[in-house]
Amino acid sequence: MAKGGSPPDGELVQLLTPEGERIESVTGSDGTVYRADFTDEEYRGLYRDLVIVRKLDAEATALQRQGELGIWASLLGQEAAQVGSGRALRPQDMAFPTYREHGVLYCRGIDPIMPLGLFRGVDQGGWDPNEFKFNMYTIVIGAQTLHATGYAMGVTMDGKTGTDEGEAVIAYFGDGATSQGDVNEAFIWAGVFNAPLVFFCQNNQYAISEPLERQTRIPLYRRAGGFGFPGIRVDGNDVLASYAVTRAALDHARLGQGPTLIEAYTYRMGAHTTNDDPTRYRIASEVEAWQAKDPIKRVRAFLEKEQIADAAFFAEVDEQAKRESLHLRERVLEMPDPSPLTLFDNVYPNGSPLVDAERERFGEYLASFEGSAH
Ligand SMILES: Cc1ncc(C[n+]2csc(CCOP(=O)(O)OP(=O)(O)O)c2C)c(N)n1
Ligand SMILES: [Mg+2]
Repeated sequence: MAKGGSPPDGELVQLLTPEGERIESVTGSDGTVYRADFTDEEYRGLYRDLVIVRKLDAEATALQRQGELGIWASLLGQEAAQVGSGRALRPQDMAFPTYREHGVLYCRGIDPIMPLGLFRGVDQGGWDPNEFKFNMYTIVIGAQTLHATGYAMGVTMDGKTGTDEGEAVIAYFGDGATSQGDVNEAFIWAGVFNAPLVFFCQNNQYAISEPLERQTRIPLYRRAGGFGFPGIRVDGNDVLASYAVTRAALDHARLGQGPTLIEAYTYRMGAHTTNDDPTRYRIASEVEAWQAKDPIKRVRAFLEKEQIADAAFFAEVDEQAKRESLHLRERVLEMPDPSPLTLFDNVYPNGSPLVDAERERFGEYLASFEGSAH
């Protein structure tokens, strides 16, 4: 194990190198000490999570290619940022995702079939945000950062911060989202009202085809300084550092000490979505360079080197991942198409005369077809 140290300004907090060497601790510029001391069982658990979320993601991509999903936004390459931050959440913490947080969703204990209904176009996602403390996927870039800020301000008003048992909120967004007005407004409100909020930016280097250099002239984590709260950059391909940094920022928030911006420095290994062809705007050597930083390979190297896991364990994890992805596929194929009239459900909690009239008119239209069941 390497000795600890302090990262010079601009460097990443890293606790596990791409070669699988664990770093004892890293001290941030404000004196916060980041370390990840897991039991062998917990290290194996993190590896299991990473492998399973990657496999489920690959299955979803394949399902889209076979016409079973309308679109899919892959998390390939971002597993460590998502599993690390997702496992750092305590049960009482609330998360606000984008459309790519399948790994965080998995860590929150939501059945991975749930988002597939959304991407198949047969429902709105299906999980109860309050039950799982994980809001619905948000496609409008950056909008969820404002929702999270309002929610976090409410947590403070309810008196649920200030102790170890307090609540914290996390908002996920991408590098491109930092150019949105919504995100900058969220930074201002969260900063001014000292909201118990962690802004978790997965800098995967691209906003569809736009590279990071078109979003910012300074490292993203430094933006926080201008809004009056701390910012930190973590190696987003390192599950241990992603965990440690998120855990510290969440605890800072739950104690009532305000927001933090985390920039998880990572790379989108696949396409933006299945509608995109990244070979049109980035070169193969760039992708290859990031392959060497793969988030799963380094955990495996660490587990092998430290003899925390053996060949039988790795085979069993692969087997479980295969089983879960097959189960996912079977259930997607069985998802029923909804009745067209359900389109009008859940628009308002207590109904609306206008929507009711539209439903009736559409029902009559459907019934006008010969042999219609409607
Ligand atoms: C308000 C808004 N503008 C534009 C879009 C179209 N759009 C979808 S994804 C995306 C890029 C987002 O990039 P980033 O924030 O880096 O997240 P990533 O997809 O890389 O995870 C854009 C512009 C949108 N969904 N919402
Ligand atoms: Mg991006």
